[in-house]
Amino acid sequence: MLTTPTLHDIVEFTNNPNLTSFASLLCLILILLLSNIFKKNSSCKVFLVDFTCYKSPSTQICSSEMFLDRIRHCGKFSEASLEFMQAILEKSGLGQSTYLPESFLRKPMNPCLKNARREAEMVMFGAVDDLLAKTGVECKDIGIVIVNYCVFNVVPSLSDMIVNRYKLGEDTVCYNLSGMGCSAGLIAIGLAKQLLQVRHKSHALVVSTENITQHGYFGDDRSKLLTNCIFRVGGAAILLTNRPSVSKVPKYQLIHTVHNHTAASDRSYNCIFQDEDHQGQMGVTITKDLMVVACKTIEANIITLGRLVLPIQEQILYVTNYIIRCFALTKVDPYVPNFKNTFDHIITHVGGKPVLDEVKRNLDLTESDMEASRMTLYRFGNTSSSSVWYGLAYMEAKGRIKRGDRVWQIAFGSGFKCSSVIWRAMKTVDREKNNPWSDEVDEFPVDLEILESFPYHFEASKNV
Ligand SMILES: *[C@@H]1O[C@H](CO)[C@@H](O)[C@H](O)[C@H]1NC(C)=O
Ligand SMILES: *[C@@H]1O[C@H](CO)[C@@H](O)[C@H](O)[C@H]1NC(C)=O
Ligand SMILES: CC(=O)N[C@H]1CO[C@H](CO)[C@@H](O)[C@@H]1O
Ligand SMILES: CC(=O)N[C@H]1CO[C@H](CO)[C@@H](O)[C@@H]1O
Repeated sequence: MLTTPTLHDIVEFTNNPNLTSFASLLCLILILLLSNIFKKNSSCKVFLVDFTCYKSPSTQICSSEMFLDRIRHCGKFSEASLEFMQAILEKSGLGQSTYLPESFLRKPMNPCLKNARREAEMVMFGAVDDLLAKTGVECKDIGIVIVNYCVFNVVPSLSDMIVNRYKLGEDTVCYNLSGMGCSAGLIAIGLAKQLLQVRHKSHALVVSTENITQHGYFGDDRSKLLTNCIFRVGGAAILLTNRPSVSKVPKYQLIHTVHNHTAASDRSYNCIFQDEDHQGQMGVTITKDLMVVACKTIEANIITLGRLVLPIQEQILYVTNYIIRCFALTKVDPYVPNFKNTFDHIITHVGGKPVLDEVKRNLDLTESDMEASRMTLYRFGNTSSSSVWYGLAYMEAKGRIKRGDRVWQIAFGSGFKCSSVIWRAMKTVDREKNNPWSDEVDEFPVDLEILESFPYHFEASKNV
């Protein structure tokens, strides 16, 4: 039995000093060719029928000015904290029409459980209603429900809320993924894929959302104030199936899912952490380790992905560069594989502006590759795990998705985790009515004047 060699094996193999570089290179090419042939075993196919992103009513639009006015009004922040948040907002890459929860906009603010639940209902049911109307799939055909959200926890769970509202059958398998960070949306896609491979003729409904009603941090610790500023309301519903209807071609075929996490390392585990500050106020701290562990995890993910998708020439270039770097006496730059020829569209989780800048640099992307993600951040803010769906919706609304296009969605978040999902478009997508961008897409891309970046991490304040 011939097993597919891992990159690690190849590297070990080529590191052997007894082999001449030339012989090793020849063997390597042979191994890569063989592994590519053996890799192409097909299992049950999974399709994305359609997806929708929730667009809040325009009454929930919140400009920076309004945001600052509200937080000033609630009287819980010191003048220094207010100034700090104002500075962050100016450089955040967020536009003037992102959405905040109703309860936040009301005077006085009232982030109670009832409001949190209401917010979740509005977003989730809004997206799912649209999706059912758009696809024409009946509730009885849905066999799997997966809901993911980061810090929001209610009993009964949000997936139970969906089962109850749509009166789904008793044999519906339902999961709620919580506390898994911004990459959870794509992890949910991976889970749905595995379930669909064992449960034949079924539809899976995936809902990615986040409640921010009680997400706000009301203390003066700078290391926790950042998330207040860029986090916004959003949610997406996605319908997957292994039984595409004959009459309606699904939008995408799922090609690969790759998930990596590095939570075994303490630095990784602690880099985004929810805890209480010295006054007992709950909030999320981002530590200075974030960028280092993020790069490490994303790299692991991309190497695995590269083995699956890159054409053989790129793989050979990558490995040759690796060998040269091992033998070279002077420092040689690592070869960044060219993913742009492999994918037509790259959509990254928006996080914040520093994250996008870092991703762009590491993958050697152009500003136009980043357009969907930057515009999503500008228009909708950091909507956590659903942001990659707003990005894809942007591409569709722009009419850029053509039949056969390959789309790469990549998300990362606390843990630290990184997930990639690869889709192939089954049809050319025309402009649709229920796309959150439809009625305003011609105004994009907006010119984001070169904003200077802000640091990601702030030392916890001690003087308050
Ligand atoms: C990343 O995840 C894949 C499976 O999805 C695994 O095979 C690979 O070893 C992981 N890479 C690292 C560096 O952990
Ligand atoms: C985006 O929002 C999520 C909410 O779960 C948060 O954990 C994450 O830190 C935010 N991203 C940035 C860059 O702050
Ligand atoms: C992040 C966060 O604070 N989420 C809140 C969402 O709402 C539930 C209850 O409604 C709270 O328990 C969570 O803390
Ligand atoms: C089916 C399932 O996994 N339900 C869980 C969802 O999450 C809540 C907590 O938020 C748990 O109490 C449920 O058991």
